[in-house]
Amino acid sequence: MSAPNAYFTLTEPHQFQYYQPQRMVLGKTMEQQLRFAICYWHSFVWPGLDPFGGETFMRPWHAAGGDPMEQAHHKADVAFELFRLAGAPFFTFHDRDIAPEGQTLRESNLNVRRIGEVFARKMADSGIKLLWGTANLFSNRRYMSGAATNPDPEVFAYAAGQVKNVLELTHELKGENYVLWGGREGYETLLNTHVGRELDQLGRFLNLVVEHKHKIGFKGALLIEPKPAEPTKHQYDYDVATVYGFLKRYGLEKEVQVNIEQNHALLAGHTFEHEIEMAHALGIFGSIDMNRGDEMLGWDTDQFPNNLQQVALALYHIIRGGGFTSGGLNFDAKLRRQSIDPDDLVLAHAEAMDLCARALLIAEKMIADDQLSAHVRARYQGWDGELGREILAGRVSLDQLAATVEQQGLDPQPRSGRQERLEALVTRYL
Ligand code: XLS
Ligand code: NI
Ligand code: NI
Repeated sequence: MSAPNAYFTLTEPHQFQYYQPQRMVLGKTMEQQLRFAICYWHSFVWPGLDPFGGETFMRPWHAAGGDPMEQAHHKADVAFELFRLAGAPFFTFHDRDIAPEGQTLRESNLNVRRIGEVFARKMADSGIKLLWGTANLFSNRRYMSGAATNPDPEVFAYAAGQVKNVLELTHELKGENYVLWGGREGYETLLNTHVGRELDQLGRFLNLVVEHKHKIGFKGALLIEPKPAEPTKHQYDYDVATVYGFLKRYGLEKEVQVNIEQNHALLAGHTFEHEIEMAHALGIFGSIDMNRGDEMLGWDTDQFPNNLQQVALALYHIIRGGGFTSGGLNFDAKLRRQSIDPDDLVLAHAEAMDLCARALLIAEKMIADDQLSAHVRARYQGWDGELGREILAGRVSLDQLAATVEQQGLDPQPRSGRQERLEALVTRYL
């Protein structure tokens, strides 16, 4: 096993241009506003394959013939070295990212726990914290027809056994959230699918997770991560609004929030800000996965963010909605497969953090200047007047409204939405 430092040529934490963790921005430090996390899977598990080609990264912990647990230890050493070099305060993982699958559920869960012990020591030494844990309920062949939504209840039970283990580990590691992403919770064809049953199964599964969370005293948030498709053609957790409807139907809208991913929002035909704002409006905003898609490609390319205006607008909406509590900004982002220098891992994350810090300073200007929100306030002002208040309080009927228009001779005049002026204003903050 090589020394952790040997993997990267960089040895000192990155020097940022904009990210100053202790700098105050809008009442909190930058570190508290942004709560950066690095994910385990894209950086340490994905070997660089695409549908036409294999491994490009040749990570030493993937070498054929190695002892899988030893490789998992090596991977953990390098992972914590990346977190230190990039200066990220949090990380995130799936059970299958961190430890090899065994012959039985029990063996697999024990492997995960053994690496969990390694994490506990490394976290204590480094001060790096866990933003969230999650279970991989999509890679293994047993999940090809879904986990909770599988036609076979034994698969449901297996998935439950995995989630119990990772939820408990997340709790022990003082993780701040637990995420459920349902990549296989959906269907390919209605010809073999009973949608009503599958929704009820998923509702039951989530209720079991909520019960267990309370039973073990986990205080973090449970988060569903919406995505419309990929790998499954129709995914039940399509977008924020769909997830809210699902939570409401199964009585969970007070128990579960959302982890919103930029690239998933795009795949659902929304902007990132739309999903963030919708979650705030519905009272279920939790956390974000920060990445970007490619305008030419219609799938989850999970690229590191580089669009300053888009990131600034996302942060503007997050902070206007109250900012993060238990949530944070997780880089669910991966290198392109030609970026094969180990140092690319450090620099991709560090540059993305710097971009987000710069975007935060822009969001600060937008908020301090107040012109954007002043326009929105003015636009809805009528609703604070007598007519608006009476309508919303439910004190007037359709009859009364019709009579009001006639008696008072109301003839409302349209006003400009000023979209171009507002768009120009946004670019001026950059
Ligand atoms: C996949 C998802 C996944 C979740 C965690 O598209 O983004 O990576 O974040 O399971
Ligand atoms: Ni994704
Ligand atoms: Ni994600």
